[in-house]
Amino acid sequence: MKIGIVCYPTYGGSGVVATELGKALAARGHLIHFISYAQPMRLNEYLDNVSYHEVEMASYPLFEFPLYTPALASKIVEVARFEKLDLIHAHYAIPHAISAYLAREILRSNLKVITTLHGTDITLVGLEPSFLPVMRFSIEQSDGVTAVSRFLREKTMTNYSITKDIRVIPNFVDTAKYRRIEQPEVRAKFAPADERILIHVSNFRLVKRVQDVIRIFGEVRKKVPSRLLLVGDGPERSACEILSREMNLQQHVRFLGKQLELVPILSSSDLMLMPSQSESFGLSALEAMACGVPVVSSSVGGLPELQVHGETGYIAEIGDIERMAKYAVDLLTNDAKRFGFGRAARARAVENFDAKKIVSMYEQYYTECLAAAPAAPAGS
Ligand code: GMT
Repeated sequence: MKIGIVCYPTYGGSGVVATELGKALAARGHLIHFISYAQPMRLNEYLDNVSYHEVEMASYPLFEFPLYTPALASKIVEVARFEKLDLIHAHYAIPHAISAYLAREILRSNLKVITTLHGTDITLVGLEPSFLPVMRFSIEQSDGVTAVSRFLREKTMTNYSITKDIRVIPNFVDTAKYRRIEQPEVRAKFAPADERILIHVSNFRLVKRVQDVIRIFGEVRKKVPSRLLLVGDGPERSACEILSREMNLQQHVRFLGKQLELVPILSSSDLMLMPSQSESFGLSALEAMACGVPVVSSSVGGLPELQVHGETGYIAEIGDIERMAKYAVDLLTNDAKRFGFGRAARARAVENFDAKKIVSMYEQYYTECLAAAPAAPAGS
């Protein structure tokens, strides 16, 4: 198949899923064309069957805001026409799904549009009155719609009154690459051998509640000699640095910034913290689980579909810092339990969320969408 993948290029789950999916499909012989405003972060090597097309943005004094939606639609038209694409797979609905819809209308060809809903496109931003009608329309007009969890599918159907069938295709991880590789020399860079290592990976947006991570760590450190690794960057970074200084934790908290090679860092870690306010799936937790790292998380969104309370980690209510710290201490002070949870986390990642299985689900869905009749025209 000739597939156009539209995504955000940034350090964030939807861009990671889109890029890893494209790479896996290319390895299976499909021709993949990434379309974005910058080279996706995980597309950092030459690969057979993969091309990248950058959306050019014209500026003009009259435009107070960048007009990305039509610029993206024009780029999709160009790429679809000249590369003879079979389908466009839009990751994160805003504004990718509506640009893809526009392109399909302009082309009037058999191009199919598949939209994958990832999270805040549905649960937060898309609900803004300035986006909602366009969101609903672009979802209804897509030839196929997938959601990364059952939670997100339900939310979409209720919040946007969507009647269209939405297929749940969960996020995935390459468990051959993401596995625990013990490297004592790497671990030694982060903590002395007698200290435990906690990790948090995110784009440091408010919904991730990174300040809770620091507060949980503050409680844990009262009982367990330990370090906290914070991977990623984003709007909450400065506030978190200030908080760790206020709590006098700065010597025990390492801000590692954006990291491409996560396996050595995850393999050095004993526990992941994910106390999010909102999380449709929790891809970083899955990557940690694949590396045998148990997770202490909040109970929101798709997290209970990902991890099993008391088996792969623990789940607590949003903001319940005390309970999350208690769970963390429980695991960090009991090696046998922690290793057992780590093994269960790895097993769950391999059995339910391995790339081979989930990429095949996307391939199958593409085949179904290509065989189906075109979406009914708007207003019919
Ligand atoms: O929806 C977002 O916040 C953006 C998106 C991203 O690009 O980081 O994250 C979402 O998509 C990921 C990949 O499907 C999921 O693993 C995250 O749970 C989800 N984030 C939220 O729901 C907050």
